Amino acid sequence: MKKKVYLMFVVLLILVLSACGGGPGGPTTETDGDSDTEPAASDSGAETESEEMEETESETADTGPQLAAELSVYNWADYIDEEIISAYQDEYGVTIIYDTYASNEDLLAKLQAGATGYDVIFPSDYMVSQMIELDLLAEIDTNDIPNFANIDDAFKSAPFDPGNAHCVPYQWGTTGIAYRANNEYFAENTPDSWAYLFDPELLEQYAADGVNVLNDSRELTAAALVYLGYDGNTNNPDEIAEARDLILAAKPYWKTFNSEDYEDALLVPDEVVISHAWSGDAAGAYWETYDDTAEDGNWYYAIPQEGAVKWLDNICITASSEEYDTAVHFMNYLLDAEVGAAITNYTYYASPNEAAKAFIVDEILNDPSIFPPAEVEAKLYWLTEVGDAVFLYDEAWTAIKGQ
Ligand code: N2P
Repeated sequence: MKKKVYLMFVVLLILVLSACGGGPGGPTTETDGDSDTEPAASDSGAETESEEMEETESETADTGPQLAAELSVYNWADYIDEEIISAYQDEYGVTIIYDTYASNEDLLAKLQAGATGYDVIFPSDYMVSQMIELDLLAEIDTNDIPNFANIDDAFKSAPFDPGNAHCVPYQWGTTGIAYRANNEYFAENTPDSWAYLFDPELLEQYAADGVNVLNDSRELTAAALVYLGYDGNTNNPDEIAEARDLILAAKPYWKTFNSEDYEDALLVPDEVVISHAWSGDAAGAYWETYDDTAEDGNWYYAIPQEGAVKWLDNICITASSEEYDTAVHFMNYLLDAEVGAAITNYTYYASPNEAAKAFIVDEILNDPSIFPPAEVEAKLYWLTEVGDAVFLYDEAWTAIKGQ
């Protein structure tokens, strides 16, 4: 059911883009004023919109920035419908070299190892701060990204990047526990505590059916820390060591550390019964297993009572990029209302793009596991940069993955 609605949106998007010969924002955003800076009107018909965009395109076609032949984009695994990438390439003749990573730490390691090929990257909140300090991000001018006006003010100028001097928001979500609804044990016991991933006494009851945790150092350590009653961003060496030991004691019960393709490879095919999970992947598994007759999916999502991470991923340009004009052009495209909605309709993550909401399917907009209600929001916290304690987290992670 979900898939059909979603496909309709992709088809509509492709039709609109190919009909108007210029994507929203157009390649001319630097010089054009009014029409580009307005967030897309949510109530205008497709026809009117295409006409408007056509005009914009022809009026300013000669004055836009020269786009590069290639742009190298490095994103989280499974974080965009690749049709959107293809649509951009077809529309603007820019070849996108697309590659993916599993975690912020993998992205950082790649850049620190001297990789200079990447232009556009998608770090989370705390990693943006780390990267700014390490001079790994280029400064941007949001005036070069007219669709930045589409972003909800609540997501602008976050503490990790005041004034959006480096990045613009992409998607946001939470980190909780996905569990199989038709499992006898979970039908009786909602896994609303991190104990369900860390307490051997509980794990013994279902570990044989498969447990997955995210292959993500800060996420997994933060879950262990808050379960132990500590701050998920602690820089106290003893607390980090205690979290490491808790994880090492639970590790024999876990089947996999997977944050890249666990939705499709583990959740949907029932290879596990419970998983540390990001909200969109859990919602994706719900809709992938949705049964029209039962009017239900087989994967539910719980936010542990001890607290859970809320995160905001961002689109940024690497300091080493030589393609600023093309990079901001691509960022502007991703921030278009309809493109933003197509991203969320594919990933099931919440969108910080207010104008996109008019095009996001109702199942997603009304899903409290994606857009959490106030009582859930109250349990959420952000990961923040931990200063030199980052080395303690790295050491703990090496011990966790090494044993
Ligand atoms: C989706 C990646 C989610 C990013 N596969 C979590 N910050």
